[in-house]
Amino acid sequence: MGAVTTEKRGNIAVLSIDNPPVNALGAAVRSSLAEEIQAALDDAATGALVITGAGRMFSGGADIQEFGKERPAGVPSLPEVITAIEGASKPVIAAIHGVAAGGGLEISLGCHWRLAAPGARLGLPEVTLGIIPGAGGTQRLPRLIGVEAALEAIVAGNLMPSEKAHALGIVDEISGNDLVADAVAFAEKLVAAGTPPRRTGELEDRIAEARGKPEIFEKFRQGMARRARGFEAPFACVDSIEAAVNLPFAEGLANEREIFARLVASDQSKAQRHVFFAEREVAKIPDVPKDTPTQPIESAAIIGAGTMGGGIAMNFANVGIPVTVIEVDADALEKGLEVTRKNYASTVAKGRLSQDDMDKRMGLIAGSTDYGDVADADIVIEAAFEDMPLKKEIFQRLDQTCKAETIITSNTSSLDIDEIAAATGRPEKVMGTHFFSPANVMRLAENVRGAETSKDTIATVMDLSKAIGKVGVLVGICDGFVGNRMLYAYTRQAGFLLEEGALPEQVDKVIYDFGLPMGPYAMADLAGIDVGWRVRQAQEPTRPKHLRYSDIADRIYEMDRYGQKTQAGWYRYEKGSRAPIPDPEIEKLIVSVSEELGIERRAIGDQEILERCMYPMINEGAKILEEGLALRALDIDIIWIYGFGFPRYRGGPMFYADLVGADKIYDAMSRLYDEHGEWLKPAPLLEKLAKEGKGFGDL
Ligand code: 3H9
Repeated sequence: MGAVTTEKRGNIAVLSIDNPPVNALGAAVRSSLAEEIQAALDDAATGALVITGAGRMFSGGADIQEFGKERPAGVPSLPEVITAIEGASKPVIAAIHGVAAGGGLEISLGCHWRLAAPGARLGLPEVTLGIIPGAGGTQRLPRLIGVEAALEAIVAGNLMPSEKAHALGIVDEISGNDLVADAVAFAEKLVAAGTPPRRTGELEDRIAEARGKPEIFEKFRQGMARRARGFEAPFACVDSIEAAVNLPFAEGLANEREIFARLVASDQSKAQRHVFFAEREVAKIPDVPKDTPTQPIESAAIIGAGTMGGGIAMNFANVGIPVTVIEVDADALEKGLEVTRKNYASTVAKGRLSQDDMDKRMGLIAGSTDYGDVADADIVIEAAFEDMPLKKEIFQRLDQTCKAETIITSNTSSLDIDEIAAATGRPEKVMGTHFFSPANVMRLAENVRGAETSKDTIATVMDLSKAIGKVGVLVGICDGFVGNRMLYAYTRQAGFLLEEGALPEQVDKVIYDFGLPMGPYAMADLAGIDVGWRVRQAQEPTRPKHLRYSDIADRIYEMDRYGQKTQAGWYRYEKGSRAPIPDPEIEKLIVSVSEELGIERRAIGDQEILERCMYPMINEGAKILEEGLALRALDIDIIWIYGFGFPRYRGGPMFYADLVGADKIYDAMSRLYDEHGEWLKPAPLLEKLAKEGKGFGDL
């Protein structure tokens, strides 16, 4: 049996794409689809065709695994198959359920009419893979829904519900009941009426509206310039849609194909594809198989109503899980709940949440000062101060109060989970859940595995991360875990760069231009210089004394400049503004520190700044892998993308390292180590990869 099967229903041929799990349009599917279409067209007893998907969905699009590989001889490309569908002499109707994404939607756009099941999701997410739709999507979609709606849909790359697709004009009818039966009935009517095929490529009205109006595209490019900076695919989508308006259909298709071919071979697309698979791979823990039993989590409790605790509580309320927040006294509790309320209210004010939904969510968050109220919670997350004796006391109390099944986790960003777990009689039910600030926004949760954490607990917490909209990454215990440990390596070098001649705004600009949302100094001002100071104080007892760090940040702390919250930190800030303004006082301080250290300040180039920030961080990542604290290099990449906004189009620090080349990074680290010593010793794993000509992706 081929990957596409045909069933005759009266005079209608129903073709089903059958390639689980997502009906990806690999070589076998394309060959089979082309053959079945031809057979139906050749069959005099067939009046019209319906194309649908077997199983869960219509189609998830082109087979991403095939990108970059040679097309087998004799197999048609997807654009060829779609051209054959569009050119068919008999009406072809797409019957869409589940998902029609990318090439899947493009097949349906090549069909002459589209029916969709209620709640199906449709879209062209190619941009998220660093490419543009390459099988006519940028040419046909604007012909159906107009240029502006097509720009929005293709550049954002989101899937939209079939109801919206219907309102826009992508879908002709929403099926009432049985999708395929409805599509067959629709087709029968066309045949009975002798209606000729309506070919999308021949529709002109909607694109004619935008012809001779380059300002539409210019405005769109400007609107996305900041958000999409450095990332080629969104701009290429706009170019290709503009060509749809200005070129004849066939030329527009050829132009789209050319752009697609260029982008699919680019490093940016390789990086985006790496992230696509990495996002799915992080959920897979080699020694915790998929069928590991999990516990239902139907209620939660958070210890601490501070910024972190409140943000974590919102994640539960957002998905309908009741959550109790515990504070030491009524005042602290009310203050915390008020912050949560304000958070929601600001989302309501922006029109992204209804008042009704806000009320429902707030209704799911209960406050209490009594530990007795968490006794029945399925999970308790401790989000108190970073203080080991305090955490131990809390865990002991929770252990005594909570039912035997309750999982207890800590949101600590650096403390030893095993030591905390030892304070309880249930270490198998204890682990870390390290959320990133702001916890209701940032998608990352580093789930920290303790020596005695059971597999069931790990499986439950990993599933829970997903259920509350987070990307959970399993890590091991070390100072700062994975994300912050690498962050320290990077910010430390950023400090030395200042001592040697750079200024904060120069370092920040290099990092921003590289694609992170902000550089280390703007970030320190946002997070709070006092917060960084506390972390350094906590690390001080274990810091090997020969490893110095720049103390400029500490001096800024001593000047009571805590960052944005005091309108002064590494930068100064106008009242009510978050825009950093370089401050001569800080420059004076930095120059004086260089003098004190006897360092003759020099001009430092942008490339050196980038290497000194990125390579030590990658080097630390290599050590983390050696120590087994991250499962795979891709886990580190996901941590940096979701926790720190590392640009997806660079694939995360370890994927980026492979693009640069382990040998190049090793050479640079060795040179830096010779020149600067201290923190820059190359990791043995980096050396090994460099010598073997391999990358982190080969591990
Ligand atoms: C394209 O179409 C280009 C064209 O314009 C031009 C061509 C010339 N290929 O996500 P799930 C795997 S580009 C290969 O857990 P869900 C996935 O890795 C494509 N594999 O399911 C996973 O594997 P594993 C444009 C794919 O139900 C398994 O299938 N399309 C593909 O939660 C299950 O996936 C897209 O960008 C694929 N296209 O979500 C859509 N898709 O089990 C990409 C999935 O080994 N796909 N796999 O980990 C998705 O967004 C989601 O998979 C989808 C289903 C929404 C479809």
